[in-house]
Amino acid sequence: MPLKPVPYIWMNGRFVRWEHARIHVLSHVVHYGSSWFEGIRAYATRRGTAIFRLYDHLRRLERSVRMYHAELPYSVEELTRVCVEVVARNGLRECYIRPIVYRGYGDLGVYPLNCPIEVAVAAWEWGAYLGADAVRHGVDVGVSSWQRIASNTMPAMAKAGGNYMNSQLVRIEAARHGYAEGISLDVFGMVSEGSGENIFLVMDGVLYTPPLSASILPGVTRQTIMTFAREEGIPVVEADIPRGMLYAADELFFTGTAAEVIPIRTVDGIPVGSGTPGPITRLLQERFFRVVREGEDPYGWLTFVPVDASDAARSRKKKKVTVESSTNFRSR
Ligand code: PPE
Repeated sequence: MPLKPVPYIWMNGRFVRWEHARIHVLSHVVHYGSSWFEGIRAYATRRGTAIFRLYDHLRRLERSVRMYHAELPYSVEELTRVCVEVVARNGLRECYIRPIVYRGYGDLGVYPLNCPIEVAVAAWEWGAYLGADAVRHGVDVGVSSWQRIASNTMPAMAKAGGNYMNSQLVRIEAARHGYAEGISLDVFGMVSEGSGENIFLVMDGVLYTPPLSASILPGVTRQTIMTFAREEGIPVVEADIPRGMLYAADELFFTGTAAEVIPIRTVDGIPVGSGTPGPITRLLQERFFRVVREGEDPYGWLTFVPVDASDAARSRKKKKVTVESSTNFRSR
């Protein structure tokens, strides 16, 4: 999906024009994949534009950075305001928000701690991640020949740029085989996750998902779905899932910010259950969409954003933007 530019990207404490949000080719991140990021969605709910689980995403970002002996130069509270402002300033009613933290320009070589830590937050409109029909009809997937990174090679729990070299191989292989996505097994042969999604399966009314020890990213959507399932009285089990269970399952689905909640129709050519999305998948999808479409918010997961579509146009004319909160939290 080609990027659709919007007027502004926030970079190291200030808003810059989209086309000016550049880094030097000798930045550490370019050479060694030293970055950490988040993917967050803002939805045009019936109650207005709202960012879904912003706090949980930013907390995960903070933890990802920590795992690599680095420190986020802005607090979660500051970045919360930045994300809100990025959406508002660009007049985006519905979008994907990408905070990215990276080791910048200054020193080169594997030892990273002398490089500056830089932060940017961008947002753009991002449609269906796994195809337009995926939410309703499901996707065809295959088990990848690439295993998920082991937890003792690099922390799979961190949403780090470098981890996605592994994800890219999984995704390329899947595409070559005509699949929408690939499922990785961990180094012990147990089911791990998709290249950019967590995975769930239903067997005899029980909802199963791999545990953190299976090298998964602790997904915010995963946690959301587990919350809904418990509330619906569906038993939730986090346990090692042998590959065979993928083929025996009654229902199978992916969760992720970009993908949302996507039924899996076939695995390695074997239909999942009846071959059409099952009732528990449907129920959990519906619960998810009730929050992000209807704006139902029993858990305080929505951060509402005052978006005026004319803001973006006004910003272009360099007039004042009507968002509470300051722009420059820190000048560096
Ligand atoms: N596992 C991986 C490896 C992963 O990348 C994601 C999100 C998830 C699980 C689900 O996590 P969560 O979004 O918190 O529910 N993948 C992001 C990046 C996608 C991309 O192509 O870039 C996303 O969905 O935003």
